[in-house]
Amino acid sequence: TANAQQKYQPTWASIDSRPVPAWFENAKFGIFIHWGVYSVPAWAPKGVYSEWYQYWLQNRQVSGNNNPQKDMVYNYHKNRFGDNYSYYNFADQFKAEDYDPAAWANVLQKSGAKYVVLTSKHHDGFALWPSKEASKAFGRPWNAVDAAAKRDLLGDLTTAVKKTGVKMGYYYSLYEWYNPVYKAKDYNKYVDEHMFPQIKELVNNYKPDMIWTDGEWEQTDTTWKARDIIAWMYNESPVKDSIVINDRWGKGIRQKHGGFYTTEYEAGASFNRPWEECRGMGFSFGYNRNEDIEDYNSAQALVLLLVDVVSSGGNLLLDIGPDAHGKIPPIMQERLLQIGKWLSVNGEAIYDTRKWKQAAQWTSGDRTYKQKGGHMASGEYIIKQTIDPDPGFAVKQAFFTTKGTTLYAIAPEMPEGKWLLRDVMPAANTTVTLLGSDKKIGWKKVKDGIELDVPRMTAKELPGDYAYTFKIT
Ligand code: FUL
Repeated sequence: TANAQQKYQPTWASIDSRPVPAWFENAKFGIFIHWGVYSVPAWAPKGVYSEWYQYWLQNRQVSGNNNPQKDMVYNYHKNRFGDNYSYYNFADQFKAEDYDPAAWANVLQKSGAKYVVLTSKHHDGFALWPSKEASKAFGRPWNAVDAAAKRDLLGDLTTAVKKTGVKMGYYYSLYEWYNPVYKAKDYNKYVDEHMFPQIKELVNNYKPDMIWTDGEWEQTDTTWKARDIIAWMYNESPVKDSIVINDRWGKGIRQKHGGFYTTEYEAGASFNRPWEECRGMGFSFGYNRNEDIEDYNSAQALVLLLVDVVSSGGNLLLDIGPDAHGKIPPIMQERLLQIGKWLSVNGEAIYDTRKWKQAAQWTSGDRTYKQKGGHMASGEYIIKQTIDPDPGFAVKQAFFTTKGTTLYAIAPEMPEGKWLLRDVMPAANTTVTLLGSDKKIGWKKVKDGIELDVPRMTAKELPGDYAYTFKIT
């Protein structure tokens, strides 16, 4: 009935009252994919997002603005492609000729991720699905079917990923840097004739599990008509009961309204609402061929990042940047498989868990995981891939997650001998096991908590790499 359709009003109070569908908070781990025309030059200075290539380039080409760091993109471009070579020409080389969506889906599933979020359209406006609006707006073939790839890249990945049981979502930038209607500040027309129809088309045709908007900061939620769009998704769309959305719906809305909250390279986050930290395996989201091996996080760093975020109640959306040929760079494939292998042993301490009364047990010791502002997500620890002896820093010795009456204590290094977990109060019938191992773990109740007795293990006896999970139940 018409009434039932109007379950949610286009107000934040009403929208915020809809619970984030449970699968999201249980999933814990997703893979972000930034792929588009920017994957052709695939270049940025270290510490800069490569998917912003057009912006840094045109910023200089058009406005003459020179920001020394961002200027490096312009200089690189000039040397490699020539001063007058337009970003739009890159669409001719975005061919994805080696694209094998089933192979992608396979490695994505093996990573242990429960959902994938693909850039349907980034700030450059190029659409990975056959969006007529995109080509019309830019007056050139500006979607993956009209342009050189000649293929519905988004649709084909969606089919392949859904077959594996992994959920599929789309990143969608509300903002487009150089859309002529947007540039002319005709926001009504832009939203009514371009943006909202594109979102409707994505949702109606591909029935995603998630819409992950971005670029919201440029306008208010009123200008974007964000509440109307969300109300449409929640009341009328074919995925009205299952769709998950984020919080990037207008200036000042992030971490306040919408679906789950998002953080991006944000240390120490924790909310009383489902939330998700996104970041790259290196720094850039789009593939950046300028990043070297030392710029990539080690498998251990990534596993600990996941554990760290989950222990604070969040999800990790870890980004990969495929190349313009349609290949996921092998370093990224390797990291995905390494994380997946760890999750195959330790996943029960991750999936479906909730944060415990405290996220971690801190100590100070001589082998430290450097902390900057709380999360391991930032700082040298991740970048350098090393465990530096540095007594000056506090460290997280154990990360906690919980499920029912079970507590999981995840240790970045295998403790040996007596190990006190403070504030953990065992019962007479408590059992302690080590996931992936049949070694007996002794325990006794002490004044401050539980003291585990961990037998010395040879390298061969360790249950895998990176971090070890004690299950206290
Ligand atoms: C940001 C964007 O500007 C970045 O390019 C990237 O897509 C990131 C996930 O969101 O706000």
